Amino acid sequence: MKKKRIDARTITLMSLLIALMVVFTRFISFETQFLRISLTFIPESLMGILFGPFWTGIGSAVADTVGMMLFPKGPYFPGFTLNAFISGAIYGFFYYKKELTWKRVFTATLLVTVLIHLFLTPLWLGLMYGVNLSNIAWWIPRILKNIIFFPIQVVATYYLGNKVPYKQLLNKSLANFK
Ligand code: FOL
Repeated sequence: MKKKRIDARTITLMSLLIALMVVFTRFISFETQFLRISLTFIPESLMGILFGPFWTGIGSAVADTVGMMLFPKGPYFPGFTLNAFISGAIYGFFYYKKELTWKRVFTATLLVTVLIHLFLTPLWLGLMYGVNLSNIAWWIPRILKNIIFFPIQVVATYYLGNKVPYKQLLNKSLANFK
């Protein structure tokens, strides 16, 4: 098997997706001190499909760090960089060079939802802001957000992986360089 070379084209596409992640996280999102709702999973999943777990983990962590440096919202906390790396790696692991079936998209989304959104993020917010995590009232908006968001993310990712002719788009734009 030919090893994938990191060329200028890869770097350019990765940079574009990282920029989209920054925009989706910092600008086109709803955020309170304790809850953020964003569509960052779209460029992140696309990166997972195209570049695999390692590069998507790195790209997501870079997007978090650069995004916080350029447009800080609250104090920088490294736990969220770890979240970005893990979620990117999960999308890459499930989506790279694989057919995006309903089951596959459902499983990846469930894993990110439970591990990142319902376990690690509450842990980091608890450490950062001294939230009492045994307070059920604190969990209600987070749980509601995830129940509502889960099917939206599954359907959007399935569509992204199966209906968007990004391969043709890619080939076409690549052809322009020749
Ligand atoms: N530190 C770093 N490194 N990155 C950040 O983005 C960051 N953000 C805050 C503070 N320190 C940071 C601001 N506070 C969520 C809520 C508040 C918040 C950070 C994250 C949150 O609910 N995140 C969810 C959803 C993310 C999404 O949908 O994009 C999560 O599960 O990570």
